[in-house]
Amino acid sequence: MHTCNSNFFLSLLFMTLLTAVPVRAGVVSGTVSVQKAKILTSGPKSQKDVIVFLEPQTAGMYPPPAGHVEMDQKGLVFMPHVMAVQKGTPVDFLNSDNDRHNVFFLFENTGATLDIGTWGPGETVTHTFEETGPLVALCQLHLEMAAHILVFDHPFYQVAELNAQTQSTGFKITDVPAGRYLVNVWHKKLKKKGKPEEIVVEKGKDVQVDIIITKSKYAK
Ligand SMILES: [Cu+2]
Repeated sequence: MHTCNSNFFLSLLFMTLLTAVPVRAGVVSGTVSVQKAKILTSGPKSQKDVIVFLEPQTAGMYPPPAGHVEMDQKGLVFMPHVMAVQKGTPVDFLNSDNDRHNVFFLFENTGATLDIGTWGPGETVTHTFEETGPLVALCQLHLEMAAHILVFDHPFYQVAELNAQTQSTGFKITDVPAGRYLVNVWHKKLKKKGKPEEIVVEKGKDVQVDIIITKSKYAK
């Protein structure tokens, strides 16, 4: 009798949990494929990273998630080489080399630069971006070092890696509130073919978008 009762209460609890979590959001998923170009997918000059992102067409406030993200400098290379981060999220810039490193930013939309300092092995400097847009992170001491950072004011983005053989990748952006969005993509060398896709996300639904990236001259 006792076991029977607790089973009953467990299933009651389960039912309550199921109904207490309404599905308010949808999913945007699909593919990114390279066309009329061939990208390097290995080595320090790798172009394997793409960032798929949405541009909300209705105003919304999306507080950054708790916690920090990290970018390391190791073997004279920024890791990761491509990063997407939400405005207001602290980024820890580590130094895992035996050399001193510097970090300065070049903001691509404005041409502005910001030097956050030079520091030694094992030290970390934290910076929080308060402006959106693409920027390049560079090191004054090692001119060959560079990383690309995109700062968004929402969490609807994903960094994905193009496959060497297929020259394509899949992506899936979840927990997207119902509404209108443009779907866009960033790549170091290639551009999205055609204008950003306009989509409508509905609760509980998956919107499928297949994106082509190509050389600028084919992108129009
Ligand atoms: Cu350096």
